[in-house]
Amino acid sequence: MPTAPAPSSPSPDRLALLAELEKKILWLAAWTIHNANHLRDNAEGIKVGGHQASSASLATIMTALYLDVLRPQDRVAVKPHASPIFHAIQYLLGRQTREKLENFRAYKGAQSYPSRTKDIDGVDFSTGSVGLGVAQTLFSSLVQDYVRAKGWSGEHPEGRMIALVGDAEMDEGNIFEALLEGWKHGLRNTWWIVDYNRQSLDAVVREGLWQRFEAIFQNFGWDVVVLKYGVLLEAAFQEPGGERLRDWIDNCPNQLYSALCFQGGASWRKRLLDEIGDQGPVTKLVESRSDEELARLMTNLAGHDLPTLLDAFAKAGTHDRPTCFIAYTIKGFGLPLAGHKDNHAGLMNPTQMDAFRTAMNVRPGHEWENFEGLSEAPEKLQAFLDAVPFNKREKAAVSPHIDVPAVLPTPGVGGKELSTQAGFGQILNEISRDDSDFANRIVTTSPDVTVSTNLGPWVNRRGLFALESMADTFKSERIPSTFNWEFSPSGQHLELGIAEMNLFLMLSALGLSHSINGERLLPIGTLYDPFIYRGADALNYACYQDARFILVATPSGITLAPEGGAHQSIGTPLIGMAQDGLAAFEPAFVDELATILRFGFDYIQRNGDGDPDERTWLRDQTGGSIYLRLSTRPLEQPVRAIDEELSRAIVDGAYWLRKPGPNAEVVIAYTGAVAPEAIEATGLLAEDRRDIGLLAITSADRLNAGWTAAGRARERGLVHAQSHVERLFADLPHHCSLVTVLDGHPATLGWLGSVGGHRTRSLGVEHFGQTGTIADLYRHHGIDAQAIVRAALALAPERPVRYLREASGPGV
Ligand SMILES: Cc1ncc(C[n+]2csc(CCOP(=O)(O)OP(=O)(O)O)c2C)c(N)n1
Ligand SMILES: [Mg+2]
Repeated sequence: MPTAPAPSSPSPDRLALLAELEKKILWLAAWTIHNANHLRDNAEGIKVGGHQASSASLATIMTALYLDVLRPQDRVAVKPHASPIFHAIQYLLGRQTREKLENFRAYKGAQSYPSRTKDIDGVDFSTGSVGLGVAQTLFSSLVQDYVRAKGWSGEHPEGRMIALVGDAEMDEGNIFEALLEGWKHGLRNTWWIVDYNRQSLDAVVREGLWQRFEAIFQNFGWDVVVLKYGVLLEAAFQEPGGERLRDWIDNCPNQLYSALCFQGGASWRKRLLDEIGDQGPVTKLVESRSDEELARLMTNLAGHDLPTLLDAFAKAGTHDRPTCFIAYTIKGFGLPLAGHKDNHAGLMNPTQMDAFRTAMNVRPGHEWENFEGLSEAPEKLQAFLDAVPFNKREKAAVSPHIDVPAVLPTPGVGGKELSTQAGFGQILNEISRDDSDFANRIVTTSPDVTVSTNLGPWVNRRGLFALESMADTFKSERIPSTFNWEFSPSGQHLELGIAEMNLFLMLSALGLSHSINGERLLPIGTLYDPFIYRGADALNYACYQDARFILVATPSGITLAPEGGAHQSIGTPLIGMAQDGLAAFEPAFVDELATILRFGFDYIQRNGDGDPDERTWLRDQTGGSIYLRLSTRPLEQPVRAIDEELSRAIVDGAYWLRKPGPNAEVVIAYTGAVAPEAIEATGLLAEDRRDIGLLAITSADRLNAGWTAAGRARERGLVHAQSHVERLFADLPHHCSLVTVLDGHPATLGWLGSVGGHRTRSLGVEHFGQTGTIADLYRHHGIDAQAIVRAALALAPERPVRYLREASGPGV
């Protein structure tokens, strides 16, 4: 634990170098934005979108952190709009290129918001959707503890997880959800530094917000450090009349303070003299300073005061308690935009920029030079940068691949009635018996639905994780219970409260452990499928960061019938298809599930590059995360051996359950729990239609992605490119029609007709909330066997079908 004694205050020489470099960082960030002349102009011809002001408010704090406080093992989530400051610092440290900065916000340039995957300068956590990066640091700290508790960290020193948080960002509810989870799990080593500039995007924030923050954080067991005044102001408060000045500032409304910051020294003077001028000590305090000195004094908030910040960070560095710093800052500090309530996306105009350049002593044509305009000797500055502790950080070693068994067994499943959800529980139960590295690296997590998503048997064997052991009182009191709820550092299940955002942020943190902790985990998270919507932004964020995990969503669709209408999910298959970085599967049978899971454990570890696979046109070597949409509906399980070819087809996304003959008139293509209806309809149709085919689709997502990619490849000249679904449909006669069906939105499979130009009718669920039995609901939504037959008949009406009954109502 980083419990070193507080280092003594930095020497004046060191402070002077840091102050010089802070100036340079502010300049480089402003210049990067200004220079990016592709930024759009607003109606008045003024460039917007640069966020010079928003980034400037963190310039001092980030200088203190990156050039002094941080150690290589520390990790930081930087507020989105502080990206230019981040990139400027990395540029000074030799970790960012001029070319990328010249292309800031442009094609392949440095990103507007720090990005793990798109930036080259070592972003620890992507940010952009405010609130998520903040909470991610908390979960990363919990994951660090998890990894250490397992004894996997070796000599790797413990890092601190740090978030630079906008004050308006604190409105995001997911931050508070995370706080509660942190409290439950004994959070350590986490710093959140609130950039208290009292401005949001639109305006100035409410008065006294800091007191609410302070109370909240203290409630959750955090240390709170309010950093309000810098050394100049503190010294002035000691002068005669200083107390009155302090009272005035303490009571100054945020709006007025911001406005005066914007207006500058003369306005400060007039306002102060009007309000507290006494022809005595206060007046003297004010009048003894020039306009410039007065402005400097009045804006000397702690968030812009290196000695105050360094001192506070050094003190907090002596313990591992989570700490919230509320640092008073000024949005746009050091720039002519400072304090203006409209400055959020503001950009200095050319005249302002010229004045700023002059003030910074930067000659035209020398804007990108590291030490241009600074008064300290370049060799001294360079030597300082070379010795920055953070800059000793090396690229994380690639964590070794964890071998996955060739097959995940599903003993005794064939011929039984079983749901995919129950099958999932059985597969994990089988794995849990195994004392392999593979089994030991799996970590499960669930937002209070562990038992109801069938993780119970796994948890019984592997236990819950906590830093401190906690017995299951029911067990010690010998009260019979199905589940063993024991916590210990060796446990492999992280139980979360209900908040689904936390599940996705936890998966994001677990799924980046190989990069952040250098130790790979195989994370599995379970939740009810409809609640993917609740966490969809965090899911998107996790994928954007390239976190690797397996998401098991169950129950799903209307098939959860007895659970009631409120929990039905209709659109999640479309989320599965559309979400970048997530391969979505919806198996119908447990042997398919085992095949997909096996693939999934390997897939989440891949990190390759190169051309797409010529069989599927998928880029499987790059890897990604996995989404399994499962069901509680017991289905009769096929008795079959999954050979290599079938296994490959299941992973590729589809296989013929009944191969169509050469004169096929109808093909039924289904996904997931409606398999029995599709099979029954095939049987009914087969009586009166020739060569009918039945296509089992295990992944609409992968089929679709491969098809799109193959099309693109052909358009680029690779005329023989053919995807898996194109190969499956290659021999279908043109007159063959297609009926698609799933328990989800029909658009999921609606595109299949375009693959080979076959007339298609797509069945699925478009309306929400009706309750009933599965049979009731399938009939109601038109995804039962009769509806499938009717759809087929409508497409190929030449001859009647004997087994078709009258439709029993208008449906929905
Ligand atoms: C989830 C989300 N909603 C909205 C936005 C748009 N947005 C970006 S920054 C911002 C306000 C930021 O205010 P604050 O956190 O105080 O940072 P400051 O600009 O003051 O530095 C908003 C609303 C966003 N990025 N993410
Ligand atoms: Mg703000």
